Amino acid sequence: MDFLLSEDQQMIRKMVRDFAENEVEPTAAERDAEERFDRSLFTQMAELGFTGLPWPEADGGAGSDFLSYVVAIEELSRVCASTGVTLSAHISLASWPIYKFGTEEQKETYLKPLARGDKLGAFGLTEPGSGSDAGAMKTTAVLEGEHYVLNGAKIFITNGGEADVYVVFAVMDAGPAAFIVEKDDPGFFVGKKEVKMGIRSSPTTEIRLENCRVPKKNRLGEEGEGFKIAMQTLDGGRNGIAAQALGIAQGALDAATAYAKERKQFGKSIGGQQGISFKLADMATKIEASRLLTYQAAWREQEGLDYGKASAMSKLYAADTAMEVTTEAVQVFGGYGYIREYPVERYMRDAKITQIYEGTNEIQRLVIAKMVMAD
Ligand code: COS
Repeated sequence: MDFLLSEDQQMIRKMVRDFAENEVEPTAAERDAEERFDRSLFTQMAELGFTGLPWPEADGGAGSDFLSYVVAIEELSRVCASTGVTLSAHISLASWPIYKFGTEEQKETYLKPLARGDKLGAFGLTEPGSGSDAGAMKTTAVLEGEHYVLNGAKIFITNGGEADVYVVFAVMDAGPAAFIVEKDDPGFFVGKKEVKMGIRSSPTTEIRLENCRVPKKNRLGEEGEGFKIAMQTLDGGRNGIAAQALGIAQGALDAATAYAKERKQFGKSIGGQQGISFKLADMATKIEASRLLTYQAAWREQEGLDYGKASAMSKLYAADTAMEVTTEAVQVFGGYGYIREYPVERYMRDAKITQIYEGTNEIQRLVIAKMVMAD
């Protein structure tokens, strides 16, 4: 058993960290305040090969692996959780199902440009009436000649409005099916942009499908296979969110530790006082446990082992840890933690969503419990 990253994986960590610290962090607070998505950051990530990190070079990817991918999401989220989720949704939710279930033609047309970062991807499953109960979706698809006609609305779409390619789910007589929808397909509309508590420089919108005509060849997998495609996509997506939560928590710990070393009260640094140092110890320990769970789930996927339970566990634990660690980081900063001059209040706002999206933590417990009972 080897707990060390390979040389290649360490090199990718360094590349992403350099990019994150030099290009992403300087504008993170400003983009958060302005709720502004910066497409040029995605373009820069494309130039560095991050947008297709786990895919084979033949599919336009960097030929790396899932562990490198989660390390990249961790490093981006350590300075800006919005940039982390932009890449996570692009890779895990939009590109992965095409990589896994796409025909050669679909890979050529969609996976390659997504991997190269010429196009940005998104995923549409949730609807106003179906969140945790994903199987209750109401969006419909009907085959008419050479097109499927889709009708319905999807909400809470990460990268919504900015993305070029959307993997969308709709119900047919045979059950749900998955479709690759392009932003210019007739009948595809971007709806309201949400104003959010956190991850504010990641756009979240509604999308509407009004007699949206999708070419027959853009059905992903078989009719009736959509629910399984969605669930399998989320199995991996959840580990991307675990990595995002891990990065947020690490960023908050780094900030709290630096502050604790320099801040003096009662004549000595607060980091030298047990009330604060024990907090830092607990934060560091839980972050390390999150990292082990997250890296293990990525390794299992890479090795072709089952990883659904491992991903649900990593997402559950890392998200709860991120919420706890960021809350404690604000506490370490005291009054300064509550104001926007310091980054920890942003980390705390960003952490909350990791307990909610890609399956609430209650859903993760349900998934884990089912598998524990089945063992
Ligand atoms: N991989 C492959 N197949 C899966 C699966 C998975 N991870 N999870 C479920 N399935 C299959 C089941 O095997 C079952 O197949 P059969 O009908 O052939 O037996 C089918 O899907 C239905 O499974 P189940 O009965 O468990 O479905 P439920 O409707 O009870 O829902 C939960 C299961 C709650 C786990 C699911 O709806 C879910 O994950 N909800 C959260 C959705 C979510 O994460 N939303 C966030 C959107 S992205 S921001």
